[in-house]
Amino acid sequence: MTEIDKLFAKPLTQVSDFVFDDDVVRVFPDMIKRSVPGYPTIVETIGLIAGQYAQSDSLIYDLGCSLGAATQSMRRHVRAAGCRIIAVDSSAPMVERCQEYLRAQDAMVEELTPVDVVQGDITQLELQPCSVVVLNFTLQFIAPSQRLGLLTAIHQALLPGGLLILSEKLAFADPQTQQSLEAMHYVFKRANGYSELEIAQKRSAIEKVMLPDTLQAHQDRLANAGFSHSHSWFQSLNFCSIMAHK
Ligand code: GEK
Repeated sequence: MTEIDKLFAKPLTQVSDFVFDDDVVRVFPDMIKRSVPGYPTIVETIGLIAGQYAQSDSLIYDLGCSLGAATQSMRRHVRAAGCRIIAVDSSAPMVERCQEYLRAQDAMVEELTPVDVVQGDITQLELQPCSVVVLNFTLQFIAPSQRLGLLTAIHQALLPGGLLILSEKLAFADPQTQQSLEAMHYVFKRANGYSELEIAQKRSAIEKVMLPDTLQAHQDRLANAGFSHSHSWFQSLNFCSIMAHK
């Protein structure tokens, strides 16, 4: 059962850096839906996009899979024969709960694309040839110095015609845009029932571990990693998703 996120509801004497531990895993589906504008649409559409780009007998990676929302969506839409999804997360409690959720999905629907859930650091992974890679709100948690290396490894592993789907919280170079969309994100969270205290404490927990880039910085880095073309396909407030083509 998924619980309501109340992790930051009480005043904390000291707010520690955010980690994906047992407490977060318990409330994660509620937390991400109430915090990321457009998340359900992004997850559903990732399935559709993967369905279009998955090549027969190829691997699909879901990197930083958390509870496997994008993986579950891809399993619903990928029809190419012989595909296999590798879902990877560094958090042991996430991986454990993700496996439970996937078993529940298997019990309800027959003949879904098989999945291996792996606990590991995606910056250390030996990626095998693949047709689709998903980084759904994961790159922002990777140290900025490691981001280009990871994207380069993904580009190298992708087969011709392969696709990376990259969703991220955005920063904006123009201070007015930054201020305007940040304010609206705050309004979004208030409308979803988070108090001012919860929003403030979550912000100080996450500000050193989640470091957003501008859309331009993402596109420049994707080009440096070798991607021939990238474009955004979704934006809601300061959250966006990008398709990057091999
Ligand atoms: C979704 N994609 O619901 N290696 C592996 N996993 C990592 C690493 C790393 N180096 N660093 C962080 N993570 C999901 C949502 S959440 C986004 C992704 C959010 C994992 C971390 O453990 C967490 O599960 C995930 O990346 C980020 O479609 O919480 O805003």
